[in-house]
Amino acid sequence: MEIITARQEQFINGELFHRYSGNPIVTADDWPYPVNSVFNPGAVKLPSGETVLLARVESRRGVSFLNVIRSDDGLTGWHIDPNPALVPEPDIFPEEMWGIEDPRIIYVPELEQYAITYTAFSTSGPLVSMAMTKDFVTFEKIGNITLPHDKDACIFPRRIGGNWLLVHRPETAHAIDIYAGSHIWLSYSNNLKTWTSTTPLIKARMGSWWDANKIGLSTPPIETKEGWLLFYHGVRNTAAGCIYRIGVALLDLENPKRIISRSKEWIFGPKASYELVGDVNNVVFPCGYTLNEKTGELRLYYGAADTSIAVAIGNISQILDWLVKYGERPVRRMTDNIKADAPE
Ligand code: BMA
Repeated sequence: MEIITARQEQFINGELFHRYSGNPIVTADDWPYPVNSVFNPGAVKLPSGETVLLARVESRRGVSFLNVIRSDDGLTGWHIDPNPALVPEPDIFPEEMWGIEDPRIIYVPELEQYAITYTAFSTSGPLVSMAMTKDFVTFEKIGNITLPHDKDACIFPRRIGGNWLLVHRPETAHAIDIYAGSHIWLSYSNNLKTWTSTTPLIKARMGSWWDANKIGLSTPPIETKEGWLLFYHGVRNTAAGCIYRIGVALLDLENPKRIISRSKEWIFGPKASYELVGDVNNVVFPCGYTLNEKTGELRLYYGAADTSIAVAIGNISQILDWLVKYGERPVRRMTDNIKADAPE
């Protein structure tokens, strides 16, 4: 049974991500008015070089909205836009009754706009909604694109085989359903509104695995020469509550249904005090990244313990090398016998 080889070598070569020394970079204390918490931001680097985060802000009523914050270097000197970018509007969008959360942002060259997919907390549970922006000043809400319970979604930045693709996390609870649980799925669309041909993509592992029972997309898919790099969170249930950690998978560029490799181990998990203790202990939850194409520096912007925003910094080539070398490959399909989920 192979259990620790990859981790040992990873330690020799150093961790794949390190924490920025100025973490957390933004907290509720930085806000110009009283809020409960600021976390789980989407992220994007504008052509001007400015880093824009779309932060989830939880009000002191418990309802979340989204606010832009900006920095020239993506690490320091954060400016908080005085007005929220997107707020729940239940009169127009009834599915937003209990708030809007956890945005993922992706630039779509064909549309010359950024697509923002976020969780709308409806009275029947979470679902996926979409909004568009060209400049992070004005926003156009499209409305919900999936039904409850569904979240952790992002579209791919370009069509593949003529279709748009959505990666998302519908939850199925039916006992006879072999996919019952919280797994990552793919759906297809030709108009960005109606999503069909929904198919399972990455299955939560089982038993004692770090990503047993519940997984979901973290940051938007990242296109590399080797394939689409997909960071995802895995949730481990313990007697003391859940632990949210991050793993990674590589999908075929022209057929993302084919998983080239999937990490057996988590590559980033709660360790610093601001990740271990907060409104929800033991949570790292990235929703956005920025990539320096020249140096390969990859920054994951994440919510820490559902309380503040922090940054983890890695290198994309190192992550790809590690994943291809130590990941599970070929990856079992979701239809494979569940016994295969035992560690080898
Ligand atoms: C998930 C989402 C996230 C949250 C995480 C930990 O289900 O709701 O917004 O950060 O739980 O509480």
